[in-house]
Amino acid sequence: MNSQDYIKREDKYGAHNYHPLSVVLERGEGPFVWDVEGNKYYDFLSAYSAINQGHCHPEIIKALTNQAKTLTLTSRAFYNSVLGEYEEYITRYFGYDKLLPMNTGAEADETALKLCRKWAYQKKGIEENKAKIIVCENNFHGRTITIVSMSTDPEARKDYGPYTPGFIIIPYNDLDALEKELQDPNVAGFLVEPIQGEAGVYVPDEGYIRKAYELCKEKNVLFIADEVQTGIARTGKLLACDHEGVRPDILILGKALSGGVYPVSAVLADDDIMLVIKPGEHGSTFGGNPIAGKVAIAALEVVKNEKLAENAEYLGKIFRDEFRSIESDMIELVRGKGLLNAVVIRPKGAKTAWDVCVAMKDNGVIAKPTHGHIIRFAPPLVITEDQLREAMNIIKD
Ligand code: IF1
Repeated sequence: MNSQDYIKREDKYGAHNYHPLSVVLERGEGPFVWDVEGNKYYDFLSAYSAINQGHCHPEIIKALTNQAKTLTLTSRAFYNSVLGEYEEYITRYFGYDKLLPMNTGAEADETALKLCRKWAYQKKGIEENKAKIIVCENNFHGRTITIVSMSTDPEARKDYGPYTPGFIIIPYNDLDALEKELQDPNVAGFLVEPIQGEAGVYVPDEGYIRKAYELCKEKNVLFIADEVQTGIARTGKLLACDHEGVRPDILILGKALSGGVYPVSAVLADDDIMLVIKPGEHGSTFGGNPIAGKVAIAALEVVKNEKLAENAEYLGKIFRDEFRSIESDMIELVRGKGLLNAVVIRPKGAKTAWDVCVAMKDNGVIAKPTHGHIIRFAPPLVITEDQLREAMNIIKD
């Protein structure tokens, strides 16, 4: 079978909820992936920043396979020998009292919304069913009906109504808008991405996250950071909030929390927030399973031991400088932090960002456009400077 055969088979038997680039990947190692014809590529998407530790990192795979041979799932009806170890490890690692373990990013965002609302009724004293949560335009927090109820992207929400009420939408990177909405005593939380990934790697002004946090604290409103995409060293710090010294009241993690090896997400908070959820009030069949625990510990060890945040910080600067030096009227601007970057493409005749991605693929770099004219560049954080420069030369060509 060749790539077209694989593509035709998926088209026939699979739902059409994606339109992938025409490349069929078969193997991955570090920053590289190979397709079914044996062509080698630099992976500049990293599964939307889930593969920060590189494809099939041996330490994480070892943790996965060892636990998979021992005990995969007990459900939370019983204790298991791994969950407590993982809870202690991750709460110390990020500096919170407690972990609520889930599987996907969307589940972690939903968990954070439930925690925020329950805290509002039981601790802040907001009247039942009156709690409101502020979110930003062009947000992306997942694909459930409640999450798309907060979305401003017609593609993400059209024909999925009726929508969940209780959300206030404000412009991103706009402190006046936030301050205005915070006057409402029924506001319980502010859910925000420190950098908006899907929107096209929108980096807010210096100080936005810090000031937004302070405005929330003045009004006893929970500051909830969705670091599913920006966390785990991607932006050059362990968390994007670390760039501004902000400690979110509720921290949401996913994707690279497992190095892309297994669905693992997490909600971290201190006792006064986390303990409003009592036994039986929230849960998940796979949440906190032994494989997830061992894999997440191994993935976080790699981040620390291989200094991935420092590497992302250092190489990100090189990426943006190099890209800005490219003479091309198709490059409108380059923006990002660490190794989460995006290039805004100015169409040239009929050529668009998609054509650029196809041309890059034909030359050994795979990336994908978001919202038509923006290309996200997010290689695994294990990429070396030489490899980055080689990939940059391919992109320039
Ligand atoms: C798709 C991009 C989209 C996320 C943030 C929560 C989630 C995500 C900040 C939900 C997931 C993924 C989903 C995937 C494409 C990708 C993505 F932003 F990364 F590019 F869609 F916007 N918070 N982002 O970025 O996590 O439930 O997927 O584990 O849905 O096409 P999930």
